Amino acid sequence: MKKIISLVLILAILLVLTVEVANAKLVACVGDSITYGSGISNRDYNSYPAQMGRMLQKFDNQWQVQNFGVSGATLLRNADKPYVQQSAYNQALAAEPDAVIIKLGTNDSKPHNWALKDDFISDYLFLIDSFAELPSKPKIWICYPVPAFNDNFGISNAVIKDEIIPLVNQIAELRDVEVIDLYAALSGASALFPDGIHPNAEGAKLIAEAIAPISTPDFNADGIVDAADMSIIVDHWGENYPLCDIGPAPFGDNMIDVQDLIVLAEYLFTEPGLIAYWKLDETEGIVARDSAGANDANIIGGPIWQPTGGMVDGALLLDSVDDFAGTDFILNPTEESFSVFAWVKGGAARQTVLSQAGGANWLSTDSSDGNLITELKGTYRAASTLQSQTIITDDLWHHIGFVRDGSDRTLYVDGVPVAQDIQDSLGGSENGLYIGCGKAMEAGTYWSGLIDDVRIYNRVVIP
Ligand SMILES: [Ca+2]
Ligand SMILES: [Ca+2]
Ligand SMILES: [Ca+2]
Repeated sequence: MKKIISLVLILAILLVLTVEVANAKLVACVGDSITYGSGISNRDYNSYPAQMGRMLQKFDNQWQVQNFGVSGATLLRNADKPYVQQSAYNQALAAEPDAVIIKLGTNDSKPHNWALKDDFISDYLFLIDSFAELPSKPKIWICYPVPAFNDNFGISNAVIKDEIIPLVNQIAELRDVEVIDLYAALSGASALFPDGIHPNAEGAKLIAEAIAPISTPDFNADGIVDAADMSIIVDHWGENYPLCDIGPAPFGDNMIDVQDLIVLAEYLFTEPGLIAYWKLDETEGIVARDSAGANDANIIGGPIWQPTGGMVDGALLLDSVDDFAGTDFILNPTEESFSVFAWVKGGAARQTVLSQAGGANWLSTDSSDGNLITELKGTYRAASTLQSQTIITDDLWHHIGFVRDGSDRTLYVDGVPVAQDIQDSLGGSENGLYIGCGKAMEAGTYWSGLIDDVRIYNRVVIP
């Protein structure tokens, strides 16, 4: 078996090597008001496609999700508001998506629409085929409707459950597309559907999570996709193991097989979710290039490049007086998960490695001994700094980091967690970052020593 898997693996990699390097990839969400986000506060941020888009950013920055939902739309082509007669349908086709999520049927359950139920299969196949025939050859997933918790607007839960869902199964077989069971995924969530039909933001999040259960091809969360992640796939070969079900991209098919290896091979040696990365390997000039995103940092105050003096190639030597590097906005600390890491050498008590202008000091040292702390904290009155007892100013190289995981805060020094607690809703800011001085550029907060290899991820990474 192992031999077969290795053979398959090699084949998969060869296949992938013949594929062009991928550009931006689009998921088109086709649906009705539940997809559109009717009744959801801040729809652009909280509709299920918007929330899924943020989840997919952790898979790969290239994936984008677009909402093509139309309130009241039906799957049936002769019902009261056929999706295929809406401009959103033509826009979705024109967008040439790489993946399509179809979630229709709820409005078809209304009695005057369901009178046309004999057309449901043929009309559904028409919709699937119109996407499948696009030059972009998208992978298509079709969804069971979510439950109707009240038979509101004429929508019938009995029709959805007893008639539409079995038909969706037949359609999936006829076209060999994957089904996503949103009916079961949401069946316990009536409290998240204020009118019984439309989810609120939390309900939309459950829909997004049911469609996109995985978050990254870096299964062991060590920052990079490599052989260790591949061996996790091999260990679960032939199983339904959601953690590794990344193929077909991006939502999987409830089975771990060669398709997952193919997707993994596409990401081999990449670092998913790395949204900013300053290697600080420059030898001169006033720009520190961002290797992951588009946020080059401006070097201010005249720190000295150390092309051979870094932990990883070059580094930046700061003078504790007025040297720092400034960037545009990268990340708001209100995000559910993110990670920041840097290598440092030198420094002194009360100095800062990384801060957000006018926000918080993300990585700094305490005022007495030079222990690593973070001032990223909750907005409530008793919220406090997270304090480690690990001195990082002893003139040795240290790899320091802060990881936000849901409600947890963790500080790391040299791969070891040195402080951890629970802290809800960190204070937010949409300002840029300072590398090497405090949030208000106060005297005494400027770093005195070397900083190297500063990385920011939009997900949890365990060093
Ligand atoms: Ca990994
Ligand atoms: Ca799979
Ligand atoms: Ca470097």
